[in-house]
Amino acid sequence: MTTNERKLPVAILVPGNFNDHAVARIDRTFERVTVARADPSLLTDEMRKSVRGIASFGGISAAFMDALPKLEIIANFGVGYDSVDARHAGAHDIMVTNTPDVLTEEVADTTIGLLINTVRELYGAEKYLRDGTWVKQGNYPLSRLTLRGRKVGIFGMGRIGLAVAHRLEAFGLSIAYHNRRKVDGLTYDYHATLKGLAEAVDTLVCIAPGGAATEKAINAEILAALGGNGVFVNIGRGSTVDEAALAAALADGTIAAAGLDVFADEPNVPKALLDAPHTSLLPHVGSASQHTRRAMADLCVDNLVSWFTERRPLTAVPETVNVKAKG
Ligand code: NAP
Ligand code: 8YV
Repeated sequence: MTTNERKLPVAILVPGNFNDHAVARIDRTFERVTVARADPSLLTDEMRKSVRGIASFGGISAAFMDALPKLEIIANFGVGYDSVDARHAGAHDIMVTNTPDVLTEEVADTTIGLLINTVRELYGAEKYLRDGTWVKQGNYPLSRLTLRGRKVGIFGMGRIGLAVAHRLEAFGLSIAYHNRRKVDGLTYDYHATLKGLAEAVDTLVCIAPGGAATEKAINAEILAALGGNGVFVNIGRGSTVDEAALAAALADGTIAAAGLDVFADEPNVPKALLDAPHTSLLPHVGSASQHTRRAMADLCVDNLVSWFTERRPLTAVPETVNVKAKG
């Protein structure tokens, strides 16, 4: 809670279910109004006249913004804001904020857990014990894969990518990366193309943002470049993967295994991926501890409080850094 927390006569719209701690803070500080989802057809005339802020898990379209003429700020709950049309917001003097940094270490921890689970089959091994198979058939088969000697490529060497790299360095693994721009002062091998990175490594970890620029970037060509000993881990966004190509690559041995925390159409996971061999699947839990979700909730609401008291955001997204509060 910030020292500025006091009741303000400002209507904040919260579409759908939202984090309990964030809701409690919004209720103490603002006038909360709700709709089932961020659909312009669900807005009442009163909402259209009064809403000045949105707190949301995402999914805010240009049409929804246009239906709220008093809208000043969208506080996105999450660092990834690919489902908010931030370019439209920036062009219409609407601030968009996200929740960077407070989740970085948690998501990096989850990435390492997912990678190890994928390579060393810990879920399968535990199931083997619980099913009673250990007693009936003896030891669990040796894992086909190992982390030892792996060359890891990070697609998206930003805040979380770097935290993952630091952990993997401690595991004695070699690291390379691909971003659009080389990171100043970073000594890991840089590859100017994703294909170049995939050719150089046997383990590809995607922690790049979703959106048009990365749509289906992980496709059949990239998976073929990763190769038969290849492991793919996705903790970024499902939209970044051609999921049909990934399922096919797992089924025919083009790559060896995959660990996925994110999917293109959550919570729906394509049957081809559910059926694919050597796959570890998680229901988007990268940041999902009570500790970290509370920190994200606080930063989400702190952005609203700062905007409506100090008239400035705490963590604006790049597309809206130049948006200024009026009055
Ligand atoms: P960040 O610090 O902004 O890092 C993103 C990195 O991706 C940057 O280094 C950026 O470098 C690179 N990048 C962006 N667009 C690219 C492109 N088109 N091609 C190649 N590289 C590109 O963000 P972060 O805090 O690390 O978060 C990264 C993403 O993780 C989020 O956007 C979100 O989608 C995902 N995430 C998932 C979970 C989960 O629960 N699974 C939790 C948190 C975050 P350049 O700008 O130089 O290209
Ligand atoms: C959350 C995330 O699961 O921050 C992100 O980009 O993907 C996750 O931390 C999500 O934002 C909650 O809606």
